[in-house]
Amino acid sequence: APTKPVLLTGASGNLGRHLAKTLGDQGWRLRLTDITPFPDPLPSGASFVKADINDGVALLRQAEGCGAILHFGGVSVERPFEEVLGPNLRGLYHVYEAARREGARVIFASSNHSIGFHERPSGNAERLDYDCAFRPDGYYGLSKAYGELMGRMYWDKHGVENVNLRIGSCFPKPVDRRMLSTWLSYADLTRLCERCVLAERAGHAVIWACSDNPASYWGRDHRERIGWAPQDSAEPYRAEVGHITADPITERYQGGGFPTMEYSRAT
Ligand code: 15L
Repeated sequence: APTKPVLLTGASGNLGRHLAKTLGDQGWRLRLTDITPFPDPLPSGASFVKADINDGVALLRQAEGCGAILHFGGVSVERPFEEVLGPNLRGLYHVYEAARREGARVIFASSNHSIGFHERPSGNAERLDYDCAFRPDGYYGLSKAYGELMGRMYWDKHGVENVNLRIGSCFPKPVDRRMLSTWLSYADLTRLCERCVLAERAGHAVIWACSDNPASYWGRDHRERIGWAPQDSAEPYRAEVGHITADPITERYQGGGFPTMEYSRAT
């Protein structure tokens, strides 16, 4: 386990709850926080504080003495700009200011939606690398691109280390054809977060957070730097979900249903 406590924002969300349980079971000293109450039994060694990440002072207090912040809080789906602004932009700033004061590393739950308007590749040769252009597929994806750039800036200016996880689709199992490419198993997520916190050195890192899917859209990233490799694969689900597809716009872009929302381009 890490020598210092780890702060987990968004602890009451789907991924937060899973991380709280699995990292808590391994004896990590976790400080959990969320705007909604923590719905599960508190893991031993964990504490929970109900707070809004719009509240910078509360966040500074929670981060005191922490060596890392797993930032899984904020809006997690496409919403109107005004709803994204507070949690995802201002909240993120508070996370980075707390990390700067503590000398803590930030692990940021970014998303494939920061690049969701890239078209799906037709062959493996065209896989996207970590340094591809941002092509956010909505205000949510835009907030994730901003978060990654904030990490870039805090590393360059203040030496605050950060790992940006471009999470694909982290669910118990894939439910459609797209997820044969984008699925991240819960077990791979836990192992990834472990490495992000425990790795000697992170700098500013960007990682495609999906399982070892043969149909992945994504290629090179900084996984070697932190010593992570996914162990699960979506491929065994092909027979079950490979035929489940949607409209042509949804199927065209990597972001799936997100690019399609409010889409009003003529061609
Ligand atoms: C995300 O960023 C969302 O948080 C999640 O609910 C899924 O929609 C996922 O992306 C995805 O693209 O499948």
